[in-house]
This record gives sequence, C-alpha cells and structure tokens, in this order.
Amino acid sequence: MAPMAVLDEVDVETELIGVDADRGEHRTADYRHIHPLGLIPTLRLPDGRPVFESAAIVMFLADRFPASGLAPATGEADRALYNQWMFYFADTLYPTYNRYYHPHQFSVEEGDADRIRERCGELLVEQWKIVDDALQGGNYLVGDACTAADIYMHMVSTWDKDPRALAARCPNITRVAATVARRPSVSHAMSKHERLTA
Ligand SMILES: N[C@@H](CCC(=O)N[C@@H](CS)C(=O)NCC(=O)O)C(=O)O
Repeated sequence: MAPMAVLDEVDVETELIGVDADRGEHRTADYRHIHPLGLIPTLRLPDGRPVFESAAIVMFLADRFPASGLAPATGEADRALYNQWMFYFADTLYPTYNRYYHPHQFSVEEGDADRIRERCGELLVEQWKIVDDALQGGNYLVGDACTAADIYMHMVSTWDKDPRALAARCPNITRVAATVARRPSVSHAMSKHERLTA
C-alpha cells in the first residue's frame, strides 16, 4: 500500500501488475526471478532491474522525485530522523507483525507459536508507544510536512488486529494516521489495495 501511495504522490507513469497470492502466482519461477523470496511488492526500474523491499522502494521513489517533498534531503539532520523512522517501521514493527501473524514460521517446537504470538503482542504495544510519544505535539514524524515515513507508518498501523485498542493507547498515531489517510494518494492506494486483496 505505501509504495502504491508514493507512486501516486510522485506522479510517475507506471503499470500496476497484480500478483494473485491466493493462486500462488508469487511463488512461480517467473515471479521469483524478480523477487527471490516470492514476496510482494517489486518495482521494476526503467532499465528493467527489479527492486524489492517496500521501504527501499518508497525511499527510492521519494528521493528520485524530490519535488514530492516526501523525503528530507540526504545529509540534512531531518534526514537522519526520517531514516530512523523508515527503518524502525520496516525493521522493528514490520517483523513483529510478521511474527505475530505467522508465529509458526518462527517456531521450532510445536507450542512455541502461541508464546511467540503472545510476546509479539506485548512488543507491539511497546514499539507503538515509542512512536506515539515521538508524535506528541507534532503533526508529522519529521518536521512540519508529511514524508514517506508518515505514509509507511500509516500502512503499518492498519495491520493491527485491534485498531480500537491501538487508537485508545496511541492517540497521536491515530491523529497523524488520520491526516495521512486523507491524502488522495493514500486513500486511492487503500481502495486499490482492498480491491486487489478482496
Ligand atoms: N520486507 C518485505 C515483506 C514483503 C511481504 O511480506 N509481503 C507480503 C504481502 S504484504 C507477501 O508477499 N506475502 C505473501 C506470502 O508471504 O506468501 C517488504 O517490505 O517488501
């Protein structure tokens, strides 16, 4: 969803090709040729090379189209914080959700899965609280304008199994995510995503 929203923000001509995971299209040799893990999404560059990892795709697009204002310039102090949040969502919260929703993939012993899921539920509370505290009194994660990190945060926040509880615990995230959700790019991506995953 975040790469789709950022593609819309940068207003570049692209072709969106759906991959039907329910029919296993992401596991085919053809698709693994562009994404060796068989995961979605992949961006194909104009020169034909594929790029995978949603955060890498989002960061590339925001840098490639600086007029979008979605990324602080490289080397600026704000850039360090932008990088921090992008990596935090991609490398901390995202893996915790993966373990929460797919504990069997991370278990050796039968019975570990329930404990992994329970522990990841606790970690999600702790990990979101850090974001909520950082957003206290601020409109966005970095500076006064929306960046790709806010769009990525919004995406990850939609994954919670109990959105009401997350909203009650994290009012600042809820406020900022609601602002981000009103961006036309994000609302289009959400509805496209719903259609693709329906
Ligand atoms: N770290 C990767 C994770 C990609 C990922 O897990 N994609 C999910 C869809 S959002 C997927 O392809 N799931 C299919 C599967 O695991 O079989 C990224 O951010 O791009």
